[in-house]
Amino acid sequence: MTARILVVDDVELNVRLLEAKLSNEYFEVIPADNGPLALELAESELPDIILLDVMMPRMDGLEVCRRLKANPRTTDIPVVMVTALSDIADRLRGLEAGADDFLTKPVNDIALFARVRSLVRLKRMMEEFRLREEVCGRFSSGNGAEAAEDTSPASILLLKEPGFAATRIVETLTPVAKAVLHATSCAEAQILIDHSIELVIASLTMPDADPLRLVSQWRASEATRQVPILLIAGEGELPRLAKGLDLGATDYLIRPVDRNELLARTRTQIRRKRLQDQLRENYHRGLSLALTDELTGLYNRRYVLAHLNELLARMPEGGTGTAVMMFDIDRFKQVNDRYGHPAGDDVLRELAERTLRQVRSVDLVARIGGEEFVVVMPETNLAGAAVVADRLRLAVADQPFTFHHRDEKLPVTVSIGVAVTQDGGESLDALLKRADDALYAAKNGGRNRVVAAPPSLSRMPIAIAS
Ligand code: GH3
Ligand code: MG
Ligand code: MG
Repeated sequence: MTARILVVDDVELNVRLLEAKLSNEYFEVIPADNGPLALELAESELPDIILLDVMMPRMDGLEVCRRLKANPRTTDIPVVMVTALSDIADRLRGLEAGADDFLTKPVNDIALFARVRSLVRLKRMMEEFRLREEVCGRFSSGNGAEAAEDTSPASILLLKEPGFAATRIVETLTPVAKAVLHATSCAEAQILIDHSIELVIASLTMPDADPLRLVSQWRASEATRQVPILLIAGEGELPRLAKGLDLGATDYLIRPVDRNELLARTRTQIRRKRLQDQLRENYHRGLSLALTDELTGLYNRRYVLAHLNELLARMPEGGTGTAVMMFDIDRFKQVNDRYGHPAGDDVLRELAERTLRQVRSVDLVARIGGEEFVVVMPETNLAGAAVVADRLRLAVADQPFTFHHRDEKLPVTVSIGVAVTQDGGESLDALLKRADDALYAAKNGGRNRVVAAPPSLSRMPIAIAS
């Protein structure tokens, strides 16, 4: 994940320190040493995130934050306030000014990257969400189909030993929670978790078992894979915390838990979860017949072309590109010939479902022709897209397909071509042509394989898996 981060601090050394850490992880830093400059750059550069020092002469961070949030152009950019360790009052004022999160000075790496990644993901979700609503709105001529952001109270699962601290957390969450289920052991948490839970807040250590085991199990299981997990750790547990974040926990808090921080992080995680769910639901909501494919419920060719056009037009220079995966069922005509058209339709529907399970919710899946599909993957490089493509190829080839009206099982394979946008721009047609050529090469190479399209300068496709 790459992102552009505006770092604002009046002390040059602080800016340089953050810049060094962030660019090491391939984030791009835009520096600013005062509030007015930060406002100007936020508007002209539209960064993905703003790290904002509170204490600055002339215009302080709080005022900068208020102005950013009041400006419609910059209101969606997440703001992380950087405050001194002891300044709890600052945090409260930061929240009131509209900040999305905090970092305390001196900024440690785990905190920095956890927060930056979490907020960049939130922003990406929001962009994708808005974009899809816009493209839909254009087609459905404003029938009020666009959904407002859901800010209703959430169901939260708290995993923590019973005691004063747990009670205080439950109390603190009252304004944002419809219910807080309190599990006092890992075993209990395992029983209480289900798809209605929108956030898990979990202590990093529990007496009965290792909560990190749960984190990894929950990430592996279909029903809980999307649930955000906020870990609560002690100051001395940083290595285990880093492991938790690696395993897929979304963010963390350090004990003693600061109420405002808890609330801010809870809100961020729930917002992101809901946007993500809404994106996913759009697939099933039968947006409008003009945009979806009736047989599979996926987007149709018309929609995906409009969406891609919009994505390409908005793509910043030098970012990670957008990947396009194009795939086609191998020898599908034989399936129809042997088993009949309805059986073929079953295969198409099941293929659509398997594909949706292999991709992220920001990815867009469309059926663009009879047995031809496209997946659009924002912020994905060629290597990443090839990994997803091969995972999909295996998810199809490894498990025979079932027909709903018979007992028979049928092996199916797909051939896949992937291409990624290149710097300097390229037309939509050219991009799709490269993906299509790669798909053609996969067919010619023997089918059931993935071929990555080379950049348009050299013409030789490279086979990477079969
Ligand atoms: P290849 O490996 O080269 O892709 O071979 P193929 O047989 O899959 O390709 P071909 O283009 O020759 O045939 C595509 C077949 O897909 C023809 C048609 O019967 C079938 N098909 C297209 N749309 C549908 C559909 O909506 N339902 C069903 N059941 N079949 C479809
Ligand atoms: Mg300062
Ligand atoms: Mg085919």
